[in-house]
Amino acid sequence: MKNLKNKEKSGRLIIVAYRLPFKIISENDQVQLFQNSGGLVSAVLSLVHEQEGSPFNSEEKIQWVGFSENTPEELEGQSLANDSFQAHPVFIPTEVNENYYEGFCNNLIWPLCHYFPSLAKFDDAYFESYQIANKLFFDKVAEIIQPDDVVWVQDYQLMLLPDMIRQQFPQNKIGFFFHIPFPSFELFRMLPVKWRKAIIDGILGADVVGFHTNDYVEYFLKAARMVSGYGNKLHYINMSNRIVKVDSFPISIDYKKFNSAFDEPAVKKEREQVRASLKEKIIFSVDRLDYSKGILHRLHGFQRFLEVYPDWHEKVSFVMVVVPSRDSIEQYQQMKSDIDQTVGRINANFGNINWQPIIYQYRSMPYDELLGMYTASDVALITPVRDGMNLVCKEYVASRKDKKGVLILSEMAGAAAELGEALIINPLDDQDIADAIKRAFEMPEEEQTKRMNAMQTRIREYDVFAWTNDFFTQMIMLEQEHERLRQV
Ligand code: GDG
Repeated sequence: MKNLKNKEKSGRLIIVAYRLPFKIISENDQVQLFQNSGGLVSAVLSLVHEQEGSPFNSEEKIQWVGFSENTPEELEGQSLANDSFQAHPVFIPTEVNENYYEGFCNNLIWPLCHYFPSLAKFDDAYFESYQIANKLFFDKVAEIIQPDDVVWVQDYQLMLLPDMIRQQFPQNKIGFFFHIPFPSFELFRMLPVKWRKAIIDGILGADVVGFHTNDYVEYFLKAARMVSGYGNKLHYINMSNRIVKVDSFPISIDYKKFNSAFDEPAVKKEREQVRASLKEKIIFSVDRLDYSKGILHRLHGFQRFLEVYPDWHEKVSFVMVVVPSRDSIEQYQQMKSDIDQTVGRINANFGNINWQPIIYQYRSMPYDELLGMYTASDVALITPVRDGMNLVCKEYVASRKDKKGVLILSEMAGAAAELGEALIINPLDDQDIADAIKRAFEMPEEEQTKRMNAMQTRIREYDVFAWTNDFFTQMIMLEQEHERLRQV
């Protein structure tokens, strides 16, 4: 952290993300913020307020700009703060948000970036609303920004924002992080020329642009070259009056929190209950309902396992949790119905009075229950057909203080680049999944421990706190490089 220290110039940290990570409750003229316990929230809290040598003014609250569906409009402009954060809700009119968030973000950018171009919908009204919404976020930033503030913009909902800030506030440092896969140029070029250019130029308004993996970095650099003619030297793009650094920063988790959860009484209780009520081998998966998560492929792989390895019948329980998401959209309803049918078919074909192969739940799980499942399962079966990173696999590994359990992980998840000791599978290949399940069940404990140890060391050393430090270290180093160039 030493090279982050820069006391004389320390300003505030402004995070801009689509959603505010707070529940805002207003009662009897009192407004209260309840913050979510997500990784990004704890990481920035620790960076600004708990670490010695923080690059930010630790006496100042972290400023968070984001959309809040549930914030009453009469609170607009009021100070919404707790001890550590100051929230700045952005109000987006419903019609704009439909075309912006449901439309441009979820009907176009999401499928394109997850290699489902056939699901991508193109509509001029989507892009118009995308511009309008990015401008609404900009207006909020413009209201609060001070000269030494550093702005950190998050994700694909806000790709135009870095350049909007750069144009108006050229002296402020801006970071941008992209949480989903940046696609190969052949997919990116499916966007109309004007939109592609706006996106590349918008993102390049930042000083440091981060992705999860080197592949995404390479794809972005190629897009920047093809679309706007920006070449790069070792991931530095020279923009005539400034330099942009594009690099990979694989997001991580709060390792200690997940590792120590193993011994929490509530988690232990859940674990014991799960082990007592299920068969001798337990497979677990949990994800949001989304076509990128490969839920149907996972079921086909499991079905193949039951077909080709009948010795395992009645000895395995597959607990599959699907968290409701976007289920007002027709495509998602169809997917949900396909999943329901496939689970029903597998259970009907293979199950009997003593055994239900798949225990399927369509709901969100409370934290203790989730950790109970992680720590009770012999196998975590994680099979996205495309995933920016995938945090569930890192949480599973971190939670295994007993160093038991096997991670089966899709090669299409960003996390596969870091977790080579998992059993890496192709999620489209049923036989590959089936064989990996058998191999996991037969893996000696010694080998499980060896693999877990290697993966745990990596996640422990590069946890979510290291991730934020790494990002801001790059920002400071870039500033020093600018300084050096100015003096040459
Ligand atoms: C995007 C990218 C990238 C899930 N179900 C429950 C629950 N969860 C928690 C998990 C985990 C998180 O939600 C899911 O994280 P992922 O990374 O798997 O997925 P996305 O939401 O798609 O996130 C992804 C991520 O951004 C970060 O950059 O890794 O690739 O798509 O933390 O634990 N938590 C609880 N109950 C549930 O039922 N308590």
